[in-house]
Amino acid sequence: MKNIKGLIFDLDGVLLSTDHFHYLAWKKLADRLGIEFTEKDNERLRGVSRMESLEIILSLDPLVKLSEDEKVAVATEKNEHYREYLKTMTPTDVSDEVRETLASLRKKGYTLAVGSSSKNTRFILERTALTDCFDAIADGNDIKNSKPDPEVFLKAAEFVGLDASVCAVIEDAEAGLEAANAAKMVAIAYASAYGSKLGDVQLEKFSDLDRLFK
Ligand code: B16
Ligand code: MG
Repeated sequence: MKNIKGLIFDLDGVLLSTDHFHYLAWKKLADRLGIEFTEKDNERLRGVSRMESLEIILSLDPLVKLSEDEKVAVATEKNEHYREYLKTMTPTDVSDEVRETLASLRKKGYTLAVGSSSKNTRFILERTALTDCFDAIADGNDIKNSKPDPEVFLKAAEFVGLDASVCAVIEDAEAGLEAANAAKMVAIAYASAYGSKLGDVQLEKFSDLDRLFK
């Protein structure tokens, strides 16, 4: 870990629990379409883009067939549900543990960035007063290929002017760990991804980052 200069954080499921809002919003849509969709199914959507998530949900019920235009319309519908949940967020939705750890890492001289597949990243960071905790933000609006493609993490490294070899990624998704591996960055498995074979390091508690990075 000694050579690491930059830490790239996934958003949903790492900095915040917006992953549950994703589930509730997809569930509303799936119910309307008559597709059975469980929290276990939702695990497959972690880190995956909005349109790819929709394809996974549609694959659960081959009887539901949508045209390309209908797919765009229902993905927009899901995003509207999701944004309604996001509007309820405030700075208190970020734990003290996360805020204190980020502040401490920054004080020690680490460069901090966000690397998220979400196109709602900036809205979420603003609502929760997290924007200023980071040196750069790379999100779903900056990329063509979503995780497991490494693009979003490579963008984040580029935005802060660091080589991939000195960056570590903190992720809660298998797709995100795969992306970190493909970017040749240190992959830190946290929360839902804790214990994953794709992780170079297992992170039990967010605050353990402070011990990992001296
Ligand atoms: P949006 P992350 C990802 O964010 C979520 O994990 C994933 O479930 C979601 O489909 C994706 O963002 C796109 O989100 O619909 O808001 O653009 O985990 O990469 O921070
Ligand atoms: Mg995530």
